[in-house]
Amino acid sequence: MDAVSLFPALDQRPKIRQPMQVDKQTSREIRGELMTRLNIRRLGYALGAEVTGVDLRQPLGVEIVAAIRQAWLKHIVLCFPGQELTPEHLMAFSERFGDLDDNRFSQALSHPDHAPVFLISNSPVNIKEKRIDGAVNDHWHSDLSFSLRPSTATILNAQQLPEIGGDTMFANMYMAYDALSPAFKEAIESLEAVHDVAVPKAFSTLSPATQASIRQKNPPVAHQLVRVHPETGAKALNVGRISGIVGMNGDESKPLIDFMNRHATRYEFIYRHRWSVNDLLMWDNRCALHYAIPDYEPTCVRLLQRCSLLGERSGYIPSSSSN
Ligand SMILES: O=C(O)CCC(=O)C(=O)O
Ligand SMILES: [Fe+2]
Repeated sequence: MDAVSLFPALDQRPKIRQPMQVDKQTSREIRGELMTRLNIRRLGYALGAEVTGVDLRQPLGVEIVAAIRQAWLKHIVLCFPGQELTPEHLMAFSERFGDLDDNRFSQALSHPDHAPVFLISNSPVNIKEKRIDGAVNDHWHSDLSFSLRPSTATILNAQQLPEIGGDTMFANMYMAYDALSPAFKEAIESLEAVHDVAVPKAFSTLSPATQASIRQKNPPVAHQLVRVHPETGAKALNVGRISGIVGMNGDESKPLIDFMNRHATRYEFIYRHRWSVNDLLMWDNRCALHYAIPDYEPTCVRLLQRCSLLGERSGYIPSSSSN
């Protein structure tokens, strides 16, 4: 059964944008091609689907790209298993879906030859003589939420994994919003939350100089707490790395933020992905949070390559007195 019919509130979502119009002949060909090439299987009740039958190293036609986009908007997290990709393949696939982030503000983790490719590793690795530090993202967040162009998609491809552990969890922010009471929805409708790169505990473990440099490049940014997804038109909670609510003092905002982050990540809104080498995951940051669980032998290497796509400009840098 389909998630949409099981979850009435989601039924009321406006229909997602349809793939581009094509003539009848081409349309028959596309249907035939898609039936044999794109197989989609749901992985979780809340979100997540596996897509097989497509080789992401090959150039993809506009119809396949449109079909992937439609599946991505519907299922929020897509897993394409068995994709052994070079950084060039990863970039070529990713840029079919939007503008690549060139990681200008965080080059330390970029591939030495390909700035838009980030290397996510639990411990330092050397790639072509560049040392890439380890980074563990064990906090609920949506990528680049602390920027003026928060990420639309993140595309992550597993290269080396611990034998056991190291899953990534995803939470559906449409469901989190829909499950709130009408009175609470009304109360938060026009609030703005301050997204802050310094919120995760790991930030405080960085050296003061590194903290200052990251802070200077990434000042806190205010965004709507309830965001309307620009492609589906549905409302989603925009929480995660939040340090305040514009116009509220800390005594007021902290309990609210704690409640919303707890609520947004209830078990029933979550899909937990158990990785296999060469999985490629593509998720929608506009309606999902994610969390990388560091439950594996510290001596094992967990290495993934990643591209992320820049979203439309949104939000603003609040003056420090406004929260
Ligand atoms: O390591 C992971 O599974 C996810 C890392 C992460 O937060 C990201 O790539 O945005
Ligand atoms: Fe992330």
